[in-house]
Amino acid sequence: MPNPLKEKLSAGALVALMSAHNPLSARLAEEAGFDGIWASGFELSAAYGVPDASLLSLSQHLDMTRAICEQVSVPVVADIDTGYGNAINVLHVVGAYARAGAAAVVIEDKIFPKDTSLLAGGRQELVRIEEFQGKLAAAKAAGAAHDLVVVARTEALIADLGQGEALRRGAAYAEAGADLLLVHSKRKTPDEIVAFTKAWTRAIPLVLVPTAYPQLTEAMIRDLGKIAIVIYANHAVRAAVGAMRAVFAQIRRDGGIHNVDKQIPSVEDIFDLQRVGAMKAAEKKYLR
Ligand code: SPV
Ligand code: MG
Repeated sequence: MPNPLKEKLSAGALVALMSAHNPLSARLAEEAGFDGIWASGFELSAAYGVPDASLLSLSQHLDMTRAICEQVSVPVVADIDTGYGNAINVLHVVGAYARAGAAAVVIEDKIFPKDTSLLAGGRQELVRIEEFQGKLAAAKAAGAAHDLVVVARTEALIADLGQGEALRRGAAYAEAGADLLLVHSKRKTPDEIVAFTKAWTRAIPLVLVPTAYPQLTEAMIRDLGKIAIVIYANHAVRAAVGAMRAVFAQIRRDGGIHNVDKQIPSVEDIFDLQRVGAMKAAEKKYLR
C-alpha cells in the first residue's frame, strides 16, 4: 500500500499536522481539515498526567498510536522520542509502529531517558552523531517493508549548541538516510529557525514545530521554502484543558449544569464522533 504521507509530500504543498492524544482528538483534527496527525509524546504524557520524560511505556504509547491510526484516514506521524534506547531498541520498536499503521516516525537525538524540549532548565543532552546515524539506519531498515517515512529530529538548538552543530547534525542525519529533518527551537521569535532554514543546503526537506514562536504563519513558512511539514504539537491538549477548565468552573459557579448545557457540544454530537450511525446501519444489516 502506498504511504499516504509520501503522497502528500510529493504533491509539494505544505503539510500541516495537528497533535492528538487519543482517537477522539485525532478525529477532530481530521474533521478540521488537517493533513495528518501528530501522535505527540508530550500530549500523551499529559493525558496520563505525567511529565514528557520517557516515563510512558512502549506499550502505552504504541497502543494509543495504533488506536489513533485505526480511527482516522489521514496519515499519522508517531513521535517516538529517542526510540526507547539504542539502535537495537529502535530496530525493535519502529517495525511495531509501522505495523500499527503509522505513516512516519520522528526520532530525536537526545539521550534516553529524555526531558521535554520546551521546559526551562530541562536536561538536554544529545547522543553522539555516529550513534544517532546508527539509530536512523536501524529505523530505515525496520520501516522499509512499510515504506515508512523516517524523520530525524535534532535538538541541537534546544540544547543551545548553536546553528553550526545543528547543521552538522542535520547533514549527518541526511547522509544516514533520514527522509526529512525536524529542527526544533525554543526561541520566542522565529529568527533562529529562519536563519537555520536559509543555511540548510541538503536535499531533504525540513519539519518545523512553531510552538515557541507562534508568529510564524503557514504563509511565512511557504515563503521560506525547504519546509515540507509544520507540526502544531500541543494544541489539542491545550484546547481541551482550556475548554474543560472553563466549563467545570461555570458548573461550580452556577451550582448546576443548566447554563452550560446549551453552550457545549450536545450528546448527539458525541454520538456522531463515535460513529454511532455506522453501528446502527450495521445492526440493520447483521443483527438477525
Ligand atoms: C511533542 O509534541 O511531543 C513534541 C514537541 O515532541 S515538543 O513538546 O515541543 O518537544
Ligand atoms: Mg515529543
